[in-house]
Amino acid sequence: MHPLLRETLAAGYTVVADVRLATLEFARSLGEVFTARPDDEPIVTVKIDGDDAATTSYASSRCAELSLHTDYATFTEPPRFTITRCIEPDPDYPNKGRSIVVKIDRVVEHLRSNEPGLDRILRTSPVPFRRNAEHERFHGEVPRFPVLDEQSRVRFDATLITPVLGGEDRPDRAELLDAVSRFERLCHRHGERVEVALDRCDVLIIDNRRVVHSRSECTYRRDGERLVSREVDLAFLC
Ligand SMILES: O=C(O)CCC(=O)C(=O)O
Ligand SMILES: [Fe+2]
Repeated sequence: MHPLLRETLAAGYTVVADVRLATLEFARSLGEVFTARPDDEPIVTVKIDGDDAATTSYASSRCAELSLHTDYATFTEPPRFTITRCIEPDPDYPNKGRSIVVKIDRVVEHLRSNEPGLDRILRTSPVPFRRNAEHERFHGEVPRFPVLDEQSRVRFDATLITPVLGGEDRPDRAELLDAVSRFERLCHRHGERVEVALDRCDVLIIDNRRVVHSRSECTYRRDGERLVSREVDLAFLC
């Protein structure tokens, strides 16, 4: 395994400054690049496109802080690592558009020691995951997984789980909705949180199975016709 990935597994995340390789070349230099489907583009470019939910459907392309999540949570085998390479920092760098990393080890410990009931639900109750507009491309059905697996690896995204779960007619619906929101609160309260302001060409590598992540609020400004805003490339490793 590449030393940077070993470091990422140990610490939850790694930052590498000033990576001059293109994102895909850099990702390939570390390990096996993940794609959602065999012929899909391996690099996802996320740019702040404005702040209108109707015209900018992908939440990551709008300004608001994202909610804590793991990537490709709807997949049976989500990528092990997420690589974020900064193409253009937020106009208000380093204050805005910061990457947020929350390592969940202490959350797992807290659950085990103090909240065995919630721990059991998170490990044994599969919850539905839906990937909004994209979902149809990847999955015929809404996949269901528990939030934590036997190795305490996490998959999480309340924005995918809650809308589907909330509409289901099942006796344990309230209990599961409560478990999802309590888990998110515990991540905020007990998770080891780090905020990283990525400058141009800086790279953040995270362990997508032991870390939940988000991105703080962004800004944008108009320069004539041009929208000046944060832009990152995302690559994923198996
Ligand atoms: O904009 C970023 O830095 C990350 C976005 C993200 O987490 C995502 O799109 O899944
Ligand atoms: Fe993400």
